[in-house]
Amino acid sequence: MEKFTQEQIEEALSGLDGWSKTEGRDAIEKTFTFKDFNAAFSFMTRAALVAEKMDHHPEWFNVYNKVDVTLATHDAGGLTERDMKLAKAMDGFAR
Ligand code: H2B
Repeated sequence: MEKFTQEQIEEALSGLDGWSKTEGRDAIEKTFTFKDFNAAFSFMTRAALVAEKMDHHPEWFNVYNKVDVTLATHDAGGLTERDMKLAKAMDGFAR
């Protein structure tokens, strides 16, 4: 899996909703906010199943109704199409 160039990262971000480049690292991040813990954890469950199927796993941190997500492709040492695919799937689950 090819690691994105800076230009590709910019372009990919413009096609995503609410994701931003992580400071000092080739990764993207977004904070998802839900009604309550139940909604947040439902989102995490759906995301986890897709992540496992993709063999592409998020870095995330949950407190009650918030989930901070960071995506990067560790094997490639940067961002790849896989991160974009998982980001889009997560956006779909958060709707
Ligand atoms: N998840 C993410 N985000 N990046 C990876 O490079 C990655 C992964 N690699 N999940 C997978 C697992 C790899 O380590 C296993 C062995 O397939």
